[in-house]
Amino acid sequence: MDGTRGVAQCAIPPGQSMTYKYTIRNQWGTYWWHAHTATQYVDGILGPLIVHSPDEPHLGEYDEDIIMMLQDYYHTESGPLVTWFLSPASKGNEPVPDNGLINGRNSFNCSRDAQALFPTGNKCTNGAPLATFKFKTGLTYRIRLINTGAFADFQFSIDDHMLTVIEADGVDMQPVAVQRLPIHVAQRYSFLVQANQTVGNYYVRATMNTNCFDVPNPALDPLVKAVIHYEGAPVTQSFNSSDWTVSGMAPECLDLALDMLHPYDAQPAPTADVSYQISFIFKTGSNGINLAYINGISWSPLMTDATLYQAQKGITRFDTTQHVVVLNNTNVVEIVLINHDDGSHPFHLHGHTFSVLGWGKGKYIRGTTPLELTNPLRRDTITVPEKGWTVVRFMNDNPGLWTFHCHIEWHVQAGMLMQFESLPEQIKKFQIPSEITAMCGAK
Ligand SMILES: [Cu+2]
Repeated sequence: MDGTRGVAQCAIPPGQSMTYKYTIRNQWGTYWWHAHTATQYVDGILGPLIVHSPDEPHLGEYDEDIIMMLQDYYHTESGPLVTWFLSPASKGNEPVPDNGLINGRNSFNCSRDAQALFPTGNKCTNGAPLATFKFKTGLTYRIRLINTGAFADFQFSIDDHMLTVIEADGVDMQPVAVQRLPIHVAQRYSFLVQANQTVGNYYVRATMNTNCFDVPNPALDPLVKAVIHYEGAPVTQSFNSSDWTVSGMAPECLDLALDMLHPYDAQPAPTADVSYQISFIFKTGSNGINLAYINGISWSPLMTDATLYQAQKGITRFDTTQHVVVLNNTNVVEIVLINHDDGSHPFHLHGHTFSVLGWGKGKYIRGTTPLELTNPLRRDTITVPEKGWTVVRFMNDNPGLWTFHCHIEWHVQAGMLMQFESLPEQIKKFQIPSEITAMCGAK
């Protein structure tokens, strides 16, 4: 019940519903749920999903939980945007957001809409209030930051407050303090923040890395704000808290340096039984449409079937466009991602966390480029640098059809997705409720 259209199920038909049931095993942390059909999540079908456990190592270190969902925001619905993106008119440039939101809020100067890349007829309200989070002096907060956006990565900070990172994508980390944290689409971080400053109001800042966009959008103010309000501070719209002056360790369009994040539960990198090189690139066809190719294949979803259902029936050869790599009894899988594109891409693997052995710009040379093997970062979404590489390994221990894709939604629509079929013999034993497979024929 992974929810991926054309992979783990068919889309839920209009007016129907589906209840997802699954078992949590030895897993906790910060996740999010979202529609995995077309670009629906960009229009708002998403939310946080937090798994708590008494076994969490950092449980005693904070007093309260705060969720912050951070996203880029378009003043035009995603349907027309993706139609434009996949037409010659875009010249392969992604739609650039008009604004950004924290927990669904930001303040926008509506006059900027006049300069937007995409004219919008939507209603705009000037000077809407910012999201406000309450602090009590002396308490420690665990902030769970989730990038639920379509395209933009952000640099995140809170004025005068350090962020002690303790979790990345559901994996507990050894604490590391930063002033600023980069976060790409679909990534999650938890960090501890101490309410140890003078009682007052402080800005939360998330700045979009506009250098990662192909073209500018004059309507966009890349700085997204929210407010930390200490109990006892005056309630006011205008206050002066200042941004960190040192830019810190956050490079643009890239993740936090690998040597900063070490899993709390230390595990050496598993030895790979098999290694796949996965190269990706954008190419413009003779029709002028720019598509994404992974090892030469541009994915598009099955509309009335799911590769999981095919696998369950014992089918072993899938349609080429589905780009399924079959993993029989392989134990540990290594993927060497090679990015031929001049933009960075946050790759996400369903059904697993992977170990990140290394990433960098330029060429990866097997056996020569150094990799982290002692206690590599583990997470489920990693940014592959522009014209660069990333090496990950995962355990093939979860039967199913699992997508591996760039989480920039425009890139998924352009075909930047592939699938791993884990443990086919076990999939054949799956009992799939008929009311769920019945959705495939429904209109
Ligand atoms: Cu991408």
